[in-house]
Amino acid sequence: MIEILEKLHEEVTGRLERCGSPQDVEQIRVDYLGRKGGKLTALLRGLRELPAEERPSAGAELNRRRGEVETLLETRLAELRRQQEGAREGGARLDVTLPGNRLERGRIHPLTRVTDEIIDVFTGMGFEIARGPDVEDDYHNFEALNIPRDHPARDMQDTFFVSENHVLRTHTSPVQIRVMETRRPPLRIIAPGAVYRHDDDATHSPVFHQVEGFMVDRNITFGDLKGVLTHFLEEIFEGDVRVRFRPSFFPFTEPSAEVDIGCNLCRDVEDSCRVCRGSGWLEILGSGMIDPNVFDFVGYDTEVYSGFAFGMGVERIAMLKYGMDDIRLFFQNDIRFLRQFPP
Ligand code: 2U9
Repeated sequence: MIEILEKLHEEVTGRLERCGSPQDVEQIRVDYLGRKGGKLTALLRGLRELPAEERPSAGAELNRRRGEVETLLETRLAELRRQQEGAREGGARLDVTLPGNRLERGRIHPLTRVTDEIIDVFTGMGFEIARGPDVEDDYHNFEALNIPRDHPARDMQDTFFVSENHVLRTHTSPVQIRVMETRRPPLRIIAPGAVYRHDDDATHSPVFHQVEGFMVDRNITFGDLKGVLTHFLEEIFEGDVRVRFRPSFFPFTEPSAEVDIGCNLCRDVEDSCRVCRGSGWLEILGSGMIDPNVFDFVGYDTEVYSGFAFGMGVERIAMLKYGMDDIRLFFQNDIRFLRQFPP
């Protein structure tokens, strides 16, 4: 019995030295002192089998050894707990007095900001916002806008085809056709959104953004067009603006006009101006009186109704507003570029 107890004591000391965590110590306790299957517990139970005269001394020895093992286990457990604590303090100690990590605040993208500004000016004049699908059928993107198949104007728009009969919209004009198909005048509508053209350089992006719009009612004239668009430009460029209407051509408007604003950069040094190339004017909008052929497609009586329409590229307006010369900056998400715009 003495020898067996000596051997068990050695086993426990060896295992305690090698173990590395409080969980290991618990396992050793179970193996030796556990109520079921603990080796010392089993020996204590076996006392009953001993002759009556040997039982007191064997029992006393067994209890002494059990006490020793319990002390060994407790000592080692405390030691391991101290080590763990120390490791935590030396490593990632939590200091609740340190200032927290500042959260980087995002900002409104300059294109969203300019789109919102444009929308604000038009809604201030009673216009409603309309939206439509990015993938359009040929009828709404071209046909109903007086751009028949094989019309040279289809080339102007370098189209991305999705299928034989579907395209990524090349302008937001089809949104306005869809509004006219479902509603009757009087209407004042703007259609903001992404448009797609096969074009890619410093001033053209394959995805860009437009705000187009129209106004249709009885007795709408070119004078209304001039009034609305002049007010818009004065608001968006904060009053400091000269406006010029110049004859042009679009398949969906007749007559048509492009709208220029005076170049602010080169009031004095026109010839060397990088922005307007010496002309003194910057093209900013396209516009015109809606072609009667378009009204025929949507079933409006051209004897009763007339209207004007306009279109603008948001990137172009933002570039002029912020003095930029490369459209690609809008889409690179370079945080240094985006941070230059106020929050
Ligand atoms: C309907 C009828 C007519 C929209 C118009 C323009 C002139 C125009 C360009 C400006 C720069 C497109 O982004 S850009 O490349 N747009 O010049 N857009 S009139 O005319 C319409 C629209 C819808 C039913």
